[in-house]
Amino acid sequence: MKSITTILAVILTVFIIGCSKSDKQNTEQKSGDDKTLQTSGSDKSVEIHTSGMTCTGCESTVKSKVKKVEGVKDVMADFKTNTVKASYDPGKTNPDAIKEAITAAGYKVESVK
Ligand SMILES: [Cu+2]
Repeated sequence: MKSITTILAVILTVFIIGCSKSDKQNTEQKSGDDKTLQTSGSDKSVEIHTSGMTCTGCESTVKSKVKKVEGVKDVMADFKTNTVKASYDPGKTNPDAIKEAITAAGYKVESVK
């Protein structure tokens, strides 16, 4: 029983350190201008409520995955509200593809607005 507790403690510590590490890197990279979603012309935007994001490291994971979806123009992620906003070209992609990218990144999609 004791060894299980120790293993759990180690896993938890690694997880927390891993998270705060990416947290720091992300703070340094943050430009502060990602408050508004960039759109142009006929771009559409979608607001997706997720669960599982716990720090800014998670935000950047989601952002980089969603940005790789063809047709996605801009992505915003907020771990505090567990919200992901994305603008996209409706001729190239759709909210389902964006949802899939979030799921593939390891986070859960709760609802889409
Ligand atoms: Cu995290």
